[in-house]
Amino acid sequence: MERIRVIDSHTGGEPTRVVIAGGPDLLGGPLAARAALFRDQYDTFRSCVVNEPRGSDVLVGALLCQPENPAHAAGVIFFNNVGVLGMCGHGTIGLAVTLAHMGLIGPGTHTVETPVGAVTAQLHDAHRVTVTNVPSYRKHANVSVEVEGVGRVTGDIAWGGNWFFLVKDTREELHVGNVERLTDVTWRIRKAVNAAFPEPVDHVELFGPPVDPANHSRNFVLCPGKAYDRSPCGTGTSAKLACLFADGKLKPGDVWRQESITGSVFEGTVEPTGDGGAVAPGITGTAYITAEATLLVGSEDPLKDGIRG
Ligand code: PYC
Repeated sequence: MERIRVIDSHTGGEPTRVVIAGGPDLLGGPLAARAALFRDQYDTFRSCVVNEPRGSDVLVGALLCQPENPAHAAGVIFFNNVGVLGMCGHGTIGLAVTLAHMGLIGPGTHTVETPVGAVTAQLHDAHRVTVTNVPSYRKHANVSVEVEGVGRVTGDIAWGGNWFFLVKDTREELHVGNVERLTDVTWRIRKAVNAAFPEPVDHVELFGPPVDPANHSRNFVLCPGKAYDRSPCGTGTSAKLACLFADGKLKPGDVWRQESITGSVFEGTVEPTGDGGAVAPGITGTAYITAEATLLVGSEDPLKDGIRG
């Protein structure tokens, strides 16, 4: 019987499952190389941890690793129902709260290595964290594509630790009762954008007016495995902040309040990196521990590797 120890949390409704013991030994070296090894040789472990029957499509896994630099707090590889993610903002907030729950970090700023670069997590208290993400930037502005069954859609392609297509002026209603339609529309948009552009866009974001007037905008974010983000999406909000900065609509010192489809909120700030139009986004949110568990994986279980799409 294989045993995998995990700690589950949610950040603004979006779950994270941190693997704290029982994961594969990926040796040392840069997190990008370890993530490639994980992707190529341990896909059944990924699927076992996050897919049904032990997980669900919405769950994001976080394999806790030793950092390459011993001065850093941790290394992490994020993964979901279909593969490995570059970065994950809600997951980094969940990871920091998990490390605090384990007594491994206290309030202060901690560096976490990810496959796409080091980020910092500033732990304010047991739940509240500010992530300073990897440099984020807009690659293409006002890209227009014809989307089957939807019509012409215009948006920006931007990097926030993952690649995003950020749709301008959606007519769709952004509420949880409309998730089926939003998923269908954004999936079609993703297909059309990927047929037209070389950047492998993996997430699609729609924006609309906030429900709570204290916020600036509401979003719907489609993730690569067709699940939607219950949080405002840390990397998606980073991509949004980069676009707002590029348009002169957000400057250092301003706070952007991004509301998710479920009503949870991330606060975003920008700091120019001095490298082209890139910014270092700051994403603040809260996470709560939901479970400490041991996953049991018996060799006789026909679904021990999870249900893979
Ligand atoms: O918060 O960056 C994020 C994220 C990516 C996928 C799901 N959440």
